[in-house]
Amino acid sequence: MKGATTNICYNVLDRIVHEKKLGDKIAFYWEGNEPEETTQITYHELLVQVCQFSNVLRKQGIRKGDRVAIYMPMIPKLVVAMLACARLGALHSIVFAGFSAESLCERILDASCSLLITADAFYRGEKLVKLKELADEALEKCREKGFPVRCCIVVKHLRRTELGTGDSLSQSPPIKRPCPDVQISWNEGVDFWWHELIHEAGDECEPEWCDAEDPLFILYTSGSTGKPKGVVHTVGGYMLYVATTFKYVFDFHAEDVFWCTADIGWITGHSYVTYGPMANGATSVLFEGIPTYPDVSRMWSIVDKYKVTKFYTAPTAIRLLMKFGDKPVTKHSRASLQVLGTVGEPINPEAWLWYHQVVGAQRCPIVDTFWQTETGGHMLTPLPGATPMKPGSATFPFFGVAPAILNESGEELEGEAEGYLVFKQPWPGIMRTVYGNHERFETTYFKKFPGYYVTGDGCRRDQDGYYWITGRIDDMLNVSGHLLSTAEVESALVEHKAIAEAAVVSHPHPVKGECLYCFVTLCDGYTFSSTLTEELKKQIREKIGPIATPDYIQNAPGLPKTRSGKIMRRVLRKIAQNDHDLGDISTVADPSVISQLFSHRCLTVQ
Ligand code: 7RM
Repeated sequence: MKGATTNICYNVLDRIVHEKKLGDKIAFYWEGNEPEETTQITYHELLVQVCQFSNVLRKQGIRKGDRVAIYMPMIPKLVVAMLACARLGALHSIVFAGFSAESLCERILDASCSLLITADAFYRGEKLVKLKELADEALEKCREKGFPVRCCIVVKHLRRTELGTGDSLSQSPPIKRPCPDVQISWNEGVDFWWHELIHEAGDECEPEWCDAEDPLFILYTSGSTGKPKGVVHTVGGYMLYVATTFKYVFDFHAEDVFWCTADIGWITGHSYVTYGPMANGATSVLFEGIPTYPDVSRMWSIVDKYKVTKFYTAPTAIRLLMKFGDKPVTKHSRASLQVLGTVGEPINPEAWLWYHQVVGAQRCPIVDTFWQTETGGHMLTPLPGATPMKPGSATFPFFGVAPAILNESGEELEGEAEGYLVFKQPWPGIMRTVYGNHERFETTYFKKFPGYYVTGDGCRRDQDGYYWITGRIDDMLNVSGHLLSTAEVESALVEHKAIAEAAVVSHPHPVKGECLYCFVTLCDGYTFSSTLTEELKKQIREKIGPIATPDYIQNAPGLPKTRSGKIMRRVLRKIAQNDHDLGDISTVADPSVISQLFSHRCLTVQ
């Protein structure tokens, strides 16, 4: 209705507490990196914390439409921070805490965020991540580029036991592992401790009433040009879409304990850790750690500990755990499990069968959910118990979703077919724009086939009408369920003084699904060595983040190019795989580079 107003924070908290009377229901069981570190938070407690923190943000000058960057570990205060932004109608821009300082800086600048929320440090498995240090580096870079961020709010997380009992997290027993004295530098007038600001804040805060089409958040996703796109979702449509898909795709019931293992820094975490479950008043698990720490049965021990009923993870995690055999799974009961889900990349039938037979003991339907940052929520998915499954197929469209498969000329293909996956009509959760660049939104998704939303994925429809995603058909690759563009990795490589040109292709990997295989042409006067490849890997980690670390870097004195100078990645992919069946290479300007590259292939993982 035109002129009607709403607020998503109100809907996932105030409404659940006051109308649904679920204030005492647990919103999140928090499980820290160490199995002994646990706490829980009810809907009512969350509402109070969110109101307090909204008041803090308001006092710092945050108003409707402002952008707030969030760079935090998987802790309840991350949920508090994002919901406080939503309460004020400010856009949160969450940057995954595995991203580098440079990536954080780029995202802060792109959306001109006026405030950053971060934490001192945290552990992921054995690894200590000094988050404040990275945040400082990012803010320093922002200052150098003429954009000083005026306020940085820091959660004392790693050293939280110093805070005494006033903090809900400190109710958990002290951390067992020795807590290093992470030296934090402090910028007076810019840095503020979360716990100090919250101290003075009132615990009531009127939400900012929003139009359904007001922006809710920005989340960056890799773009094929190399520069990440700020995907913008809006309040009304996104709220409706994640609430509905959560309810039907996971067959939600009030007594469920839901566990989505994704980090909130990705869209899966936004939609199915925070907004979707909370809109339904669900109880969820919020997990800070990783599947292999302290051992490879961690996931199943958490499932038993909280009696998880619905479990949602990525194929890469399944493939990783599969390697260790059935025992770490079967030694735990898993009797509570009812529905299993996957997301992020195509799941190979072998991993699907292991998930179904071993993890789910053949009792639990698997929902293979295909969707994107851009779609807000599930697009192709089975409904558990209702849709007959086929291992590896995301099956059929969700309610109101109209997929089509097009050929290169843009014609819709009927029946059994393979081609471009597109959607013929909009759905409530569709992104509304690329932040600050509406033209890029139009060209990326709507230009190639006018009248359709183009996913960038290839897809096959079988004789029974089932959809099978075949993978990206643009210059994107999917490493452990995370999209990267070849262009962004290439530009990180050529920024190194020794590199004249770089070409990056996707290469199959048994656990990650795909990995990066890089060809680099050196500048005159440099030699290829393991020191150089280590430097290049470090550079990529610093520019993009650890997820973009290449598995292979090969010296390429020349690259196969067309006469017009386009690098032929199709040929490079074959070289990486030592596949001599190159197809048509008549357009290669200098065929001799191909045999040269075959003879210099990387034979080992670096
Ligand atoms: C939710 C998410 C989107 C890309 C997408 C696909 C791939 C995701 C599946 C899948 C096959 C699936 N957002 N993808 N889910 N491929 N089956 N069930 O992952 O923006 O980070 O990635 O991921 O290529 O276009 S995302």
